[in-house]
Amino acid sequence: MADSVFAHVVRAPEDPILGVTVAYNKDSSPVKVNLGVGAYRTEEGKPLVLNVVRRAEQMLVNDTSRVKEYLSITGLADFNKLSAKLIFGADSPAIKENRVTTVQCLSGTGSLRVGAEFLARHYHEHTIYIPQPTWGNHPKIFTLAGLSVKYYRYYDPATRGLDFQGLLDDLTAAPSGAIVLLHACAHNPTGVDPTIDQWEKIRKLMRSKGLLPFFDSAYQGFASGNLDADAQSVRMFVADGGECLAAQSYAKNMGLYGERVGALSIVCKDSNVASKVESQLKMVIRPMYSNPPIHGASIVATILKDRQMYDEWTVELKAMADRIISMRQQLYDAMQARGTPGDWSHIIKQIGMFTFTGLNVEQVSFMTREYHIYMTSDGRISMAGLSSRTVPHLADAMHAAVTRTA
Ligand code: KET
Repeated sequence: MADSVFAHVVRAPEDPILGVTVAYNKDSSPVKVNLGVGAYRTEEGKPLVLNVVRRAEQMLVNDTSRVKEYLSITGLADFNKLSAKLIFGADSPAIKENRVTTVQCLSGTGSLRVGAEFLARHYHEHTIYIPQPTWGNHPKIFTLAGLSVKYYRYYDPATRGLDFQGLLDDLTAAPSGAIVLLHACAHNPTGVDPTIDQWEKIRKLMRSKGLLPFFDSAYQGFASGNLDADAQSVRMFVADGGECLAAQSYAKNMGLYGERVGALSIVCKDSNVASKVESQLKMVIRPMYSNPPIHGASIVATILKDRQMYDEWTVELKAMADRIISMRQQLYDAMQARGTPGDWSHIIKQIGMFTFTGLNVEQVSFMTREYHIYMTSDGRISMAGLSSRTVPHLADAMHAAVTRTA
């Protein structure tokens, strides 16, 4: 038999985030904890399907008038309208003026990819500035879509806060018209967001230079527990009448991870431009995956269009956000109790699903080896994967990593 025609294929490394789960699954230790991927777990360490989601699914199953026909290329129309309202606000003038086009995409990742492919084909500037650091998939998505990726300063390890001056300097130096990727809230991995005042300064600078904002909104509702508060950054940029893109994910805030449900919106100057943009988004989507899946979007639309179900969702969402916040406090208290050297107040100051611990690669690999704690090598831990039961074990591991590694 001749050698495989693929014999030359080099084994690729595991994904830096999803690969953590692969390693975790192989570990037979009873004390192992997976704090890698940003996925919500209950106090019992179990994945959570929201009650309101179960209820919506039941309604969909019971509705025998529902069929499995293809959706249109742009997805479920109700879902798109409701998603735009969710992020831009129910009374958004941009929506009323019909200058927003929204297409259903494969969760946040697919929305970013479709948006990026559209920009690579139809926007004059191909450079996108992304924060340093950012979600590890961002540079790959944008590069493969045909954009050229550059970084702007974002996080200052010394203060464990925002490098606001660095950010302003780098955006000032960017070529006019460049695209800028902004995390709408709950910045991943740092948990550091600009204040409203800082957002306003970023907005002014970007508009004065004609920089194009591309929002990644993967955590609406997860930062503060309030959907409107977490969309404020986006709404500030829409309120000034300028254009922008927004990629939404329902993975975290509705717990629909594997359903792959999200939306891309492009806010345009007028309705005529918006409808032409939409026609070109269809040209991006059709040869990529033809049209999106029906189930997840139907769940979201069912919940968003019913006042009572919407309210029920916000209560469940707030409970998830609150549990994460309480994990922050418990971990911080546990570090204090152990007298671990260093200032750990960033654990309670950071926002969203993750704590960017400041632990280095060696310390992380020590914790995995000795304590079976699984997390990304940049020192990020998913607070949503913690519980009161596992906090002491994590604090022991962090204490040992800090005091026993160089
Ligand atoms: N944007 C950001 C900032 C983000 O953290 C994620 C997922 C996504 C988009 C895409 O999520 P989607 O499931 O496509 O809607 N982040 C977590 C999961 C992952 O890496 O895929 C994470 O950082 O753990």
